[in-house]
Amino acid sequence: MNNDELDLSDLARSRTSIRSRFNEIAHQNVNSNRSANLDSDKYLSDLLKVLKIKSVVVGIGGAGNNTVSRMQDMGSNFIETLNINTDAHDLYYSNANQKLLIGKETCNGLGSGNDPSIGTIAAEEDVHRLSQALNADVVFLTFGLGGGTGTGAAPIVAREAKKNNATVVSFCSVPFTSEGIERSLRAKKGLAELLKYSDTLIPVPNDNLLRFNQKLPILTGFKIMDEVLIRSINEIINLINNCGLINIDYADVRKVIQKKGQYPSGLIGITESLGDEADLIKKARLALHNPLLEPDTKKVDNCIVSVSGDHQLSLSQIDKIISTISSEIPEDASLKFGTSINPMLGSKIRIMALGRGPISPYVQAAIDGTEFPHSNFSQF
Ligand SMILES: Nc1nc2c(ncn2[C@@H]2O[C@H](COP(=O)(O)OP(=O)(O)OP(=O)(O)O)[C@@H](O)[C@H]2O)c(=O)[nH]1
Ligand SMILES: [Mg+2]
Repeated sequence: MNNDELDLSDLARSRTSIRSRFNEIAHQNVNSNRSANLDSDKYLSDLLKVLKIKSVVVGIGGAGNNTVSRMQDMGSNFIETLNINTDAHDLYYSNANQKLLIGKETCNGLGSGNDPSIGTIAAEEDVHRLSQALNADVVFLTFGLGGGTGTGAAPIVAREAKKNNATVVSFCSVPFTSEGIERSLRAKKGLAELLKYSDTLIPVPNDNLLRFNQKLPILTGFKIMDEVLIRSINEIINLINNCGLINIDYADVRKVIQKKGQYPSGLIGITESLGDEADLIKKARLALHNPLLEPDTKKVDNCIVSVSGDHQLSLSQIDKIISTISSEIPEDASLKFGTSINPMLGSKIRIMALGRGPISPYVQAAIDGTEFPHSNFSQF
């Protein structure tokens, strides 16, 4: 078969890593074009077909299913989504491109009864179906720590995604202290398992929402948390999909979201500025020091800053943002920035900081087996 006849759809859909897909095409090119020193457009277009970065957002358990449903309802149609649950009722009423009821034998579609070990058994029961469904380069997991399904099944989902060579980015909420000590203990055990299989692991403590409003009703808190998780995932996916526009390519993004060292780490912050100098500095710092996560920014070793605005976005505004963030992270940290034009933002400027290095204090507590930190409601 020569290169013209190559059917790339199987390769594009395959669960091999980007590197293997690249090698496969490179190999075909060498075979069909031994003497060529230059690369043809045909070859480059074949490459583009198989190098498209596939992302899937996976919601696990009630909270995860809700987050993904809201993501779908907000019109993120181009994002592949998968909802996983032991609870047939929750799963039926959720909204995702694909759904997977796990643990039919163990749970009979009735949920895990708040037991993470049942969540784990349920996921193991369906491990082959899970593996088939997790066909992507980057797998985003979202769920609420503290119950049975998300807490127990998410580490198995992450493990299977890693076996398929995916980069695993996990976002999970940490239960409100008011939800009780048992939930907090379950959450810590779940985190300890999840950190083995995640590249980036970002727990977002529900308690930190209280720093904005101490009298927050719990349901409103969950809704706000859903928005935080959705925005974070959406912004990273936008970054991946728009790679190559200005200055940032997927290799840069991968460097930030892939695990370095023994433990998963990461920070993300998104803010919007009115555009004057003082506000740009304030919002750039706020994006980096995201008060919902309280990351140790002195540990950042690699950082991407993405700035979007309408056609009025100026070089000096971008420079103010980048120089502010650059002065807040270690001198030897690598910093890349990208910009995009988004007329929908009107006069606002959106700033996203995505960094590698800081280990969440909640992940650290799970590693050390110590108590979760208590939020101090200090204003940043
Ligand atoms: N963001 C968000 N968090 C939620 C929501 N509902 C519950 N949570 C949080 O998620 C944690 C886990 O709850 P669920 O997701 O309902 O639990 P589950 O994973 O389905 O587990 P089981 O129902 O016990 O099998 C709770 O302790 C809450 O802190 C929601 O709608 N949105
Ligand atoms: Mg549930």
